[in-house]
Amino acid sequence: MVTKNIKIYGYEPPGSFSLFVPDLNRLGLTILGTILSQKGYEVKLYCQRLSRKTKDEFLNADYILFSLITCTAKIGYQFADEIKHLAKKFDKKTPILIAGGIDPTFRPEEAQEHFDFILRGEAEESLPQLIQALQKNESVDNIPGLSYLKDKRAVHNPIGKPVENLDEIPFPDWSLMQDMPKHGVLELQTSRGCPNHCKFCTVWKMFGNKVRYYSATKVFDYLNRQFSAPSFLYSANPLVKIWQKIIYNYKQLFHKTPTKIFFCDDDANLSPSFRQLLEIMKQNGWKIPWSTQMTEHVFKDDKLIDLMTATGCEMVYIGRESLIKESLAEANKKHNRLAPEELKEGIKKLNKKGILVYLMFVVGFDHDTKESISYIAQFGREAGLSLIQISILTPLPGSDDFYEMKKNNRIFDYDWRKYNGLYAVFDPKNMSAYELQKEHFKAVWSFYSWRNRWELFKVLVSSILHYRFWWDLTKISSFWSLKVLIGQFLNKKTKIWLNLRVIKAGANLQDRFIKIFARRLAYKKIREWKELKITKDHLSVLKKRTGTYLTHNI
Ligand code: B12
Ligand code: SF4
Repeated sequence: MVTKNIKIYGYEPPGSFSLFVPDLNRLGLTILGTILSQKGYEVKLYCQRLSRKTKDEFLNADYILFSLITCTAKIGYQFADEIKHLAKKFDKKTPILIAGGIDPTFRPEEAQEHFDFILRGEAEESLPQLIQALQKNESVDNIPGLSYLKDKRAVHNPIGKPVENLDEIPFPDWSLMQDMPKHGVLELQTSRGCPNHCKFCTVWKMFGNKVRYYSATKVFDYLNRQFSAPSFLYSANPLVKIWQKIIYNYKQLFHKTPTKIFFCDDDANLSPSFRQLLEIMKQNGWKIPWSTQMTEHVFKDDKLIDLMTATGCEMVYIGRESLIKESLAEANKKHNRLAPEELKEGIKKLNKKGILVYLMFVVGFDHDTKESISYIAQFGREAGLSLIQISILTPLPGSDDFYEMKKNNRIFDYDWRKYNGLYAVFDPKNMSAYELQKEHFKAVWSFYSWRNRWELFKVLVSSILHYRFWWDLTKISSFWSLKVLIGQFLNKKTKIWLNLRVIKAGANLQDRFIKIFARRLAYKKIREWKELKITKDHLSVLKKRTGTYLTHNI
């Protein structure tokens, strides 16, 4: 089939607003774009707020792909409607609009009002099939996971089997992303799916309980390509080449090219392929800052901790959710149940190895009280955490919580923009929604505020006085000079090794000040969030609901 000159544009709307979220993407749209581009289609992807000019450019596309989660769905709908409007206005052919991702998967009906086709579930196989069928004017009746209108009637085809062996799926080609934020983080996955059944979560509903893997060698091969110096960029003139290398190293140091890895796995420590990858990294002398999500099992897994330290792990994200046993049981969270004191021990153990722990909590469970919410911030401080995420329990469409709360009439706000963990959208049990909102805010504020300036001052002074600060600084300058001076005489493996040393020393230096950076950022964001119109409107609605406690038993 001829695929040349068929233009496919993709859009993943940026986050609605989040206190804790870095500017990262999900992998899906870029993977799908990579598959389509390998098939010969002309692919361009976007993920930021779009300028007028770029929006107009989308009118040149034959197909537009929208990748949506719940809190970004509305931005996707608005843009799709705008495209239709613009096409009419300029008398152009409207591109075919296709949406997918976790939100349209569980709420295709609403999405159907804005897009021509919805593809539910994983779409590595179904999307190319759909585009091919449309190109050839063939029937789409058998495309797995397709939701569409047939004779004005909504049809929802059953979702197909997801790709079993992830090695068949390419890694994302980020160069397709036209407006990629310069955060220097390379994202990839070694596994998909989760064996657990947490009630607030949609991951196991979307990707299944059976975990699937990429093989470790394939992942390592990809990393090798990403972190080698891009020699093809360099001029043949040796003087120009040296200058170009200085610029490249500068960019690398300041995150203009990948300097860290984020593994988007849901429980990386449970993935044998991930462990194998770390072993391969270690054998090859790889030490690069990386982070991922893990379960609390990591605290007891000394072998894994050694591998993590050897390969440069800088942070693990752990979905602890609650410090109350009853709330964990209510959420069907069967793991991550260490007693608070044991948890503190575990955190200390990783901190000693230079690994930070980012604990993620959820508030608003039926067993939560005002005291239990404020205890989270206190616990965070006692455990010496630099970062903490506290989200308000949100009934995400597709999760067990969503169906249960909906059935029990507990959800009072279906403004999907607010489904980002920052707004109380349901009636909690032991307090009003307004109180939950307030207690959440208080907890976040008390953890991140500058109240403890003295403590931060101490962090700053002790960081600078610490010998490691000067040691890392020396390491950066010596490795860097080595790279610049003799870089071109080294083989590829040694070049990568030197690159990684510079990156790691730079990251260590940055980590010394992370407490200060993180607090400054969170403080700024919390203030911004308070000033948003959506927040002000939400608070005034909640105030009127004061006293609306959950009265019925569940
Ligand atoms: C990495 C990640 C992040 C990153 C970046 C996310 C981002 N830019 O949105 C960070 C840490 C920043 C983050 C933040 C948040 N996240 Co998050 N995150 C993830 C995580 C762990 C991995 C995402 C990923 O790459 N998945 C793997 C790829 C392959 O899957 P995918 O992108 O969904 O793509 C597949 C399909 O969806 C489909 N598809 C996707 N796009 C398209 C487009 C078309 C046209 C088609 C046909 C198909 C299709 O095909 C793809 C390939 O099979 C997921 C959990 C998970 N396992 O997915 C949660 C997840 C996406 N996050 C979630 C949430 C709630 C959040 C936050 C609100 C959390 C918070 N309290 O702050 C914020 C919101 C961010 C925002 N955009 O506003 C939820 C979303 C649920 C929902 N219904 O909305 C998830 C599913 C986790 C969960 N607990 O349920 N997150
Ligand atoms: S919250 Fe984490 S452990 Fe629980 S089902 Fe979701 S991905 Fe799995």
